Amino acid sequence: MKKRFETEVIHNSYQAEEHQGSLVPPLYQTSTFTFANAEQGENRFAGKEEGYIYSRLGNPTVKILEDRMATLENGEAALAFSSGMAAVSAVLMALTKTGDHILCSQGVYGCTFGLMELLKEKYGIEHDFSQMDSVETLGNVILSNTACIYIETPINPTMKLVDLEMVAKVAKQKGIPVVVDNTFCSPYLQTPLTLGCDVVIHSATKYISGHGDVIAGMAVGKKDFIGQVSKTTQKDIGGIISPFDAWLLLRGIKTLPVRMDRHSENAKHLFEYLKTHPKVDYIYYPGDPENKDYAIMKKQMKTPGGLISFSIKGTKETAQTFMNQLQLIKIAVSLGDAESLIQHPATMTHAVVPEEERRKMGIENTLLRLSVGLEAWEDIKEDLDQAFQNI
Ligand code: LCS
Repeated sequence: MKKRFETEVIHNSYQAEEHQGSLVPPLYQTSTFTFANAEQGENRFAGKEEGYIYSRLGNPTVKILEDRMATLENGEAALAFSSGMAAVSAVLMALTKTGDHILCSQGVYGCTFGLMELLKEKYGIEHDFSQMDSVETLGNVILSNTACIYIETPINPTMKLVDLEMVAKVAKQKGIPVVVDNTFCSPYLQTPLTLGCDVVIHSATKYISGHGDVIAGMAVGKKDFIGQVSKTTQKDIGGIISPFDAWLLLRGIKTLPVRMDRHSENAKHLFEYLKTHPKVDYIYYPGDPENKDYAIMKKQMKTPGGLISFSIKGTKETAQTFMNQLQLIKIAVSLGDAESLIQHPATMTHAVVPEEERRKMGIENTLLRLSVGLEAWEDIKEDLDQAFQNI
């Protein structure tokens, strides 16, 4: 029987009795698996006999992670990848072909934007960005060749939200699969599959790992679809995770709920501090009751999460000077780590997006994105405070 989330992150899909009583899942650090005889090898390749063959096709440590993530996201099956981008590209390539169209949320991570451009230029797969803020809007932007809807919510780095239940309902009527990048929430804060969406993607590099020492990705969905990705765009393009990275993720994921609660709690305090700061122009934070997406946050997220984007009054140089004054908060891309990290989207994560597109997405040159870490929030606040005093 399925247990509560906090229990499943620790115990799901692992039986110590099957592994010499080892409390922690063993690391199967092996590239290949030996067959007892030639016939066994033939039968495994032919799918007539269950069993491992070669770690690009499956690995026991990786399988524990995949099964656990499938349960946490309320999906039937999952696959682990070498990066979030490997997961995004494998899923999109499995769902589309030349002549198709992808409908995207009004903003995506910079490299996902880059992938959309590549798919257009090399393979003739078009895309559009849309607000997706009502059934009417969706009715106008879904085209006859729309093969999938691709959503980030919260959107990196503007923290805009998309009502997943609403989009899933419209998409279902038209038979279009909805893919959701759930990186900013993790399954602890939001489970898109339970809201009617079809595939969930993660940059597991972020909150799933939580410790800033792994680059990895995940895709979760129906057994048939995940099986198809496993046999095609994962197997043949080859963006598989290493067993050691899967093992590190199994270690990190155990504390996911504890970490997410702390990230969210810290972020709430820092939002309160930033919202009245005279040198802050505006803030993008889904927990802001004045944010237009606040009702969506209440509806589909457990808490507003650990990310805050804010615009500094002044210019790009003011924002950069502010970053350079910080001492505790590190200047780095990535997010979801124990360490608080700050980055400048216009010149970092979203530098590949042309300025005009960035403006449409809401990424001004004065915008900073803070990934609130697990330190004492008072210390993070004091660091922000001294940096503000020096600009
Ligand atoms: N999806 C989202 C929403 C992301 O934020 C990222 C990476 C990816 C996918 C790709 O995952 P990766 O291949 O890096 O594991 N986002 C980054 C960011 O905001 N700063 O550095 C990387």
